[in-house]
Amino acid sequence: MNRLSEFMLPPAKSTTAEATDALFHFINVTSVILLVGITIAILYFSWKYRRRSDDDVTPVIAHNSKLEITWSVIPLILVLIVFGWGFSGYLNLITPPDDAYEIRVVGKSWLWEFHYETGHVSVNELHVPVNRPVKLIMSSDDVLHSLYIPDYRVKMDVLPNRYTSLWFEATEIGESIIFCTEYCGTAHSNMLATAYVHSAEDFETWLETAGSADDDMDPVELGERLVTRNACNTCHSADGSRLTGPTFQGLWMSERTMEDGEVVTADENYIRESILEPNARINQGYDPVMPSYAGSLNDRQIDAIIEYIKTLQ
Ligand code: HEC
Ligand SMILES: [Cu+2]
Repeated sequence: MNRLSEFMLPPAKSTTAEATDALFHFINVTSVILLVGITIAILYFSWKYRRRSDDDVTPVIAHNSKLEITWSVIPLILVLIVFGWGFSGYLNLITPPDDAYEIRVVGKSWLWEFHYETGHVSVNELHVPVNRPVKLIMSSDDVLHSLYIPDYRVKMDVLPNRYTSLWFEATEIGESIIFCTEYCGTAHSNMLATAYVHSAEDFETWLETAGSADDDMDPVELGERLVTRNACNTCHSADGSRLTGPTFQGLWMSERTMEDGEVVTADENYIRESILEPNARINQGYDPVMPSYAGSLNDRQIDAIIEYIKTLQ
C-alpha cells in the first residue's frame, strides 16, 4: 500500500491521510481488476463466438438467472463497501476533535489570510503545531474559493457569507503547499500558500513573535518584504510591466487618471487609500479586483510599503 501511495500520491503528512489513501487504492485496484477482467472476457467471447460460416445462426437466449444475480450482487457488495468505508471516513473528516486549535481563514482574490488568536494575520503562510489537531474556520471576502492541502488530503470550499471548516493533524515538521482549487479569476493559479508545521515550542515562539520580528527592520526593506508577503506582487510589478494592477514603478507622485476622469497625484494619502479602500477610486483601464487590506496591515506597515514604492522610480 505504501509503495502504491509513493508512486501515485504526494506524501501523506496528516493523521487521516492514510485512511483516505487506503479507500482510494481500494477503488482504484478494484477498477483495474474489473477493467482487465472485462476486457479479456470481451476479447475471448468475440473470438469464441465468431461467425464461422454463412449459415451460422445465433441461438435465442432469453435470460440466465444465475449469471444475472452474480453480476448484480458483486457490484452491489463493492458499492456498499465503498459507501460504508467512505461514509465513516467522511464523518471523521467533518468532525474536528474538541481540543482542535482554531485558525480563521479568509480567501480573497487572490490570496489567503490566516488570522490567529493573538490577532496576528499572516498572508499566504499557515503556521501550525505538529501532532495537534487544527481546525480552519473559513470564509471568502468575494467569490468562491476552495482550500486544498494535498499532503493532508483535505479540501473544502470557501464561500462568501457563510463559514465552512476543515480540520487536520499534521504529523511531520516541514512545509506543505496549499492551493485554491476553485477557479476564481485571472490570478487563480497564483493563489498559493504554504503550511509551515512547527514543533509545539517553536509554534508558541512563532505566535509570540510573529509580526514583531519586523520591528527593527529598515522601512524600505520591510516594505519590499510586505509586498511579497501580502501577495501585492501577484498583481503589481516593480519593473514597469502591467499585471492585473498597475506597476509600482514610477507610481510615486505621478498623475493617476481614474475611471471617472478625475486626476489624482499618487502621494502618501492616495497610496494609503488605495490599500485600505481599493474601491474608493478605480484606475482607468483596470478592474476593481484589489482586496482591501484594512485590518491586516497596520499604519507602520503601510508606511513601510509607501517608503518602498518611493524607491521604485
Ligand atoms: C488581486 C490583485 C491585487 C492585489 C493582490 C493587490 N492589488 Fe493593488 N491594485 C489592483 C488593481 C486591479 C488596481 C487598479 C484598480 C484600482 O484602482 O482599484 C490596484 C491599485 C493599487 C494602487 C493604486 C495604483 C495606481 O497606479 O494608481 C496601489 C497603490 C495599490 N494597488 C497597492 C497595493 C498594495 C500595497 C497591495 C498589497 C498590500 C496590493 N495593491 C495588492 C490589484 C491588486
Ligand atoms: Cu481562489
